[in-house]
Amino acid sequence: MEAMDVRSRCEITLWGAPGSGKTTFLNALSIAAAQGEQSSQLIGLNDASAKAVTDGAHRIAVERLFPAATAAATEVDVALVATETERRRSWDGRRLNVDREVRIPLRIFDRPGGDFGRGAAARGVRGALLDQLAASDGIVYFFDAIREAAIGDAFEHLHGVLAQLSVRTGGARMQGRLPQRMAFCISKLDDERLVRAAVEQGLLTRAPHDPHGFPMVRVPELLYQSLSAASDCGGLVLPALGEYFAPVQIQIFATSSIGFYLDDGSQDWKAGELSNHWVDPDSGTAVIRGRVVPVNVLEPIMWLAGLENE
Ligand SMILES: Nc1nc2c(ncn2[C@@H]2O[C@H](COP(=O)(O)OP(=O)(O)OP(=O)(O)O)[C@@H](O)[C@H]2O)c(=O)[nH]1
Ligand SMILES: [Mg+2]
Repeated sequence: MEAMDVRSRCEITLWGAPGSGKTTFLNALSIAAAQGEQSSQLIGLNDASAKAVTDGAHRIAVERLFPAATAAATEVDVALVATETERRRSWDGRRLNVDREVRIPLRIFDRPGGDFGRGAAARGVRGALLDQLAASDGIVYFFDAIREAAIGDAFEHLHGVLAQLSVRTGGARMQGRLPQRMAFCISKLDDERLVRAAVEQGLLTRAPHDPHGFPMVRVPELLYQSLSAASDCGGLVLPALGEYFAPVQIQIFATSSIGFYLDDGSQDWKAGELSNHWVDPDSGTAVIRGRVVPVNVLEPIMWLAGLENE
C-alpha cells in the first residue's frame, strides 16, 4: 500500500424531481461506504455534517424510515476515504495492482426537488441553484420511473434549469457541452415494478461476486428506455442530457438506496423476494422492510470524484 493521496475537493449536486430519491441516497452513502467490498469510509468534516451523516444513516438503517421531504437547500462536507487500485507494469513486464489509500473531500448539495421546477418558489432560488450547479464538478441525476409513470414531471424539472445552466456557463463549456460529469441514476431499483420491467426486457442478471447474490441490470440505458416509454416526456430526459453533456461525461447507473429485501438474519437474496419497502395502511407512510444494503450508491460518487477502480 502506498502513502495516502489527498485529492482536492469535489463538489456534487443532487438533481431530480420531488420525491425522486435524492435525500435517501445521501442518507445511504455512509452505509454503502462501510459495506463496500474494499473498505471505505465517509467521514463528516464538521459537526453539522457529521451529525447529518449519522442521523441520516440511523433513520433509514435503524428506524427503517425514509427521510421527510427536503424543506430547504442543505450541504454536507464529508471526506471519502477509499482504496484506489492502479494497474502498472513491473520492470520485467508483469502486470501489477498497486493499492493506494485516497482521501477525497466532498461537498454534496441536496435541495427540494421543487427548486428545479417552474413554480414561483423555484424561480426565487434559481440564481443560487445555477451558481451551485455551475460550480459543481459532478451531478447525480435521479430518474424515478415510478413517479414518472404516475405524474410525469421529470423533464419539467430538468430542461429549464439545463438551458439556463448552459447560458450561465457559456464561457466554461467544452465544445458546446457542459464541463461537469453526470451520473444518471435510475432510482428505486428494488421496487418490484422496476425489477419486473428489467426481467421482461431480459436485462436482469446476478451480479458477479455479490456477497448477497443481488441481481444487477446489464445495460441500464435499455432499462431507462423501457421505463420511460410509460410517460409522455420521460423519454426526453436522457436525450436532453445528451445534448448538454459529452457522452463520456455521462454514466448510467441502476441504483437502490435501500437495496433488495433480505430476510432478517439471511445473507442471501432469494429471487422473488423483491420490494424492500411497504406502505403502512394506517398512516400511508412508506416503511423500509428489511436491512439497508445500498446498491450502486457509492459507485456514482466514486465515478464523479474520479476514482478509477472498477
Ligand atoms: N423502493 C424505494 N423507494 C425509495 C428509495 N429511495 C426513496 N424512495 C421513496 O421515495 C420517497 C422520496 O424519497 P426522498 O429521498 O425523500 O426523495 P427526494 O428526491 O429527496 O425528495 P424531495 O426532498 O421532496 O425533493 C421516499 O419517501 C420513499 O418512499 C429506494 O431506494 N427504494
Ligand atoms: Mg429530499
